[in-house]
Amino acid sequence: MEEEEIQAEVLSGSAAAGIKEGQAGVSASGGLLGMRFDQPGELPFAAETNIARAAVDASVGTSGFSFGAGASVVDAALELGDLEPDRGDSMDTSVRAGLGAGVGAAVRGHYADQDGDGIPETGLGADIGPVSIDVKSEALGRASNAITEDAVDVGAPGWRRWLPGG
Ligand SMILES: [Ca+2]
Ligand SMILES: [Ca+2]
Repeated sequence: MEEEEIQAEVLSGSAAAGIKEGQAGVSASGGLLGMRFDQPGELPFAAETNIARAAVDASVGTSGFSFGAGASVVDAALELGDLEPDRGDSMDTSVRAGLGAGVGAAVRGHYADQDGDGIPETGLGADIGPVSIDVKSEALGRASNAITEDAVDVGAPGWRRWLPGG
């Protein structure tokens, strides 16, 4: 995404059950009005707001998990950081924080390699009453990849002894 973008949805609704893209579960959501603004560039951010929204979700699969239910009269959220992971050196960290007038509780786990650089973006999110927060980053994936590579490096001399000329 290169240009700023505004999306708006009026009277939206969706419901799904089954297995799709490695995720199994059920979900349903509906809203009177939803808007989202995306600003790419040096300091990318996204802002979204919803009026009269309700959602229920239970899913688990290869890209994480999500369990929760909630309804709000009005809510708004701001997302900052590397909203679209890329193959550069950055940790691709993003934070989303929201506030709403409503009820609900949810927990989410993210696991994906959206940019395909071999480093998974992992994260956690939760909705607790009026507050919603999500954090996503390649930091954990980079750490675990480094540990795995170190283990291979440490193990390698041992293996090489058994090879011809080792
Ligand atoms: Ca990346
Ligand atoms: Ca990645």
